[in-house]
Parts: sequence; structure tokens; C-alpha cells
Amino acid sequence: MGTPIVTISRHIIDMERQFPEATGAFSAILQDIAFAAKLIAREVNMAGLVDILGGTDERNIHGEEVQKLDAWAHDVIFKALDHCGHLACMASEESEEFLPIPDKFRAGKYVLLYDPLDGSSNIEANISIGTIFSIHRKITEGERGTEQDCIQPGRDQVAAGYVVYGSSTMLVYTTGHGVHGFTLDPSIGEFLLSHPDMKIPKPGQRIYSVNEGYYSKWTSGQRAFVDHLKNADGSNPKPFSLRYTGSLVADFHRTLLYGGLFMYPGDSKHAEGKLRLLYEAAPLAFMAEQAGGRASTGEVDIRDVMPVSLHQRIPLYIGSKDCVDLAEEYLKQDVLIEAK
Ligand code: AHM
Ligand code: MG
Repeated sequence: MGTPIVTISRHIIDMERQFPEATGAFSAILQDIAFAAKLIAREVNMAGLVDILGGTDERNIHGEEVQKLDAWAHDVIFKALDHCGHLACMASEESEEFLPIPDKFRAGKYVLLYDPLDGSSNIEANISIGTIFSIHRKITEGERGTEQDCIQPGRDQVAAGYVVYGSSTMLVYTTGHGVHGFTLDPSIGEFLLSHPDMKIPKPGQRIYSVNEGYYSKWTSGQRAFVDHLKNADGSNPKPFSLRYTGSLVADFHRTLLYGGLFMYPGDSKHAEGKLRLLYEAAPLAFMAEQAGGRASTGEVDIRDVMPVSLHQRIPLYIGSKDCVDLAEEYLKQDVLIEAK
């Protein structure tokens, strides 16, 4: 007998069996997310073939161009989960307001937050893009969810994960019991367990990942840190390698597999950086922590930040614990430099 083939459904059910109090709600939500991911994977793979590329005329609330596939993925995830009966409400990076469950459907006790298609500006270049999600418990009274249910600290997440649409499609998730990765076998349409209990390697590869084009806008501490990593200041025996795709899920996935760190710092123009706390930073922080790594704002753990609004941005330093710790040390020396 060879190694058993574990589908994502079997894995979720097996995990849930270990917890007698589990109701099955969780399995159902994760399975619906996996279903939506398959639909999105199919569309992403077809993107070069069909007339689905290019932007709509609309801009999202962050002032960025919304590409058709983003809007479509937003709808697909909502519709895959609105009727499951386990969600009180949802919130998506592509929607200004939180998303109530339609009145015609039963509401449940969980809340889903998602970034339907992160890194979508990379679609036409065939660079990997991704979906990011996290699940919280509903915290307010009443049958239906409210915006307040969506605005919770990362520390209170009950599950998080992402899907990377790359050379293969992978779904990676945690419920707080390790990080597990599944690869989509397109011939049978199933996610199969390919990366059980993922850990960021120690020592990890010496890789840093950042958009260094913003160097002139960075603070002195941020500049000093990157100068150290690449040994521009002569302080590092061996320079780190730089890898940056501009697609957070792809950059994080590599960091999870190889180690090193990804960062999207604040700068003199955007003190909070670019990435969203609830849709991007907090879910990946849960994954990093479960894989033995860390995620920080540069000052405090991402998971401890109490959000104040749905679309709030936050600086992000994430990956191997030693690298994130070192970033924090350098950032303590920060003196803000005027933008050039
Ligand atoms: P998006 O949510 O609009 O796709 O933007 C987020 C993306 C991340 O995937 C990536 O890390 C970052 O934007 C890249 O930004 P930049 O081009 O400034 O380096
Ligand atoms: Mg995004």
C-alpha cells in the first residue's frame, strides 16, 4: 500500500473529528471555499484565451482599477458561500461595505473575510496571483452579522488560508493546528494533500522580498535594514538574495517554503503602506505563526493589532522569525526622512 491519497474534504473532516465539539460548520465553509477556488482557478487559467482580460471602467474604493476578474472572483466567492447557512456575514477587499447574507438564506455563527484576487495587476504577465481568506466567530448579538463582526483582531481568527494560482493551483490553510497545503489535480478536480504540516525552514534561505523602488521614501531604519540585508553597509558576511513578484500570495508562498522575509513597509507618502490588515496581513500572519514564523507591523505583532475599519492598511514584515525580529530592531532606529 502506498501513501494514502488525502483530499481536502477528507482532511478537513479528519481534523474536525479530533474535536468532539465541532459541528461540521467549519468543514462546510472550507469546502465551499475550495469549490470557489476551483472555479477561479479555471477562469485564471483561461484568462489568456478568452476575452475576460482588461479593466472595467470602475475603480475600487482604494482608487485602483478593478479588473474584470477581480469583480468576478468577488461574486463567485460570495455566491459559493451566501447560502451555506454557516456565515453571519462576509467582507471583501472589493466591496466598501460589509456583505450581509441575503434575507432569503439562513445566517450562521461565522464571518468570512476575503481578498478575492490579490495581485491581479499581474494577470496579463502570467505571474501567480491568489485569493486570501480568514474566518472569525460572530461576536455581536442578534441573528445577522454586522460590520463589527468583521472588524476583529487577527488573534481571534479561527481559520485562515490562501489559494495560489500558479504553475499549479494550491490551497493552503490553517485552523490553528498547523499549516496544510493541497495541490489541485485538474484531471480529477480535487485538491490533494501535498504539503502536510508546513514549517518555514530553519535556517531559511537568505531571501528578502520588498519593492525597493520606494527606497527614497523609506525611513532611515528601513533603509538601514535593507542596506544590511544586501550588505551595502558591509555589515553582513553574505548578502541576501532579492525576490519580489508584486503578488503577495506568491511572495508569501515562497517565503513559507524557503524562508526569509517579505515586507511592505510604510513610507513618507503612505505611513501605513499598501496592504490591508483584515484581508491580507492578518490571515497571512496566522499562517506564518502556525508555520513557526512571525508577522509584525515593524513594532508589534500583526495579530495583536485591533482594527478600526474594514479597509485599514498596515505595514507588514512577515516570514522567518529571526528576520522579522531583526527588522524590528532596525526600525527602532527610525527617523522619518522627507520624500524626494
Ligand atoms: P491588490 O490587492 O490591489 O492586488 O494589491 C496588493 C498587491 C500585493 O499582491 C503586492 O504585494 C503589492 O500589491 C504590490 O504592490 P507594489 O506594486 O506597490 O509593489
Ligand atoms: Mg489584495
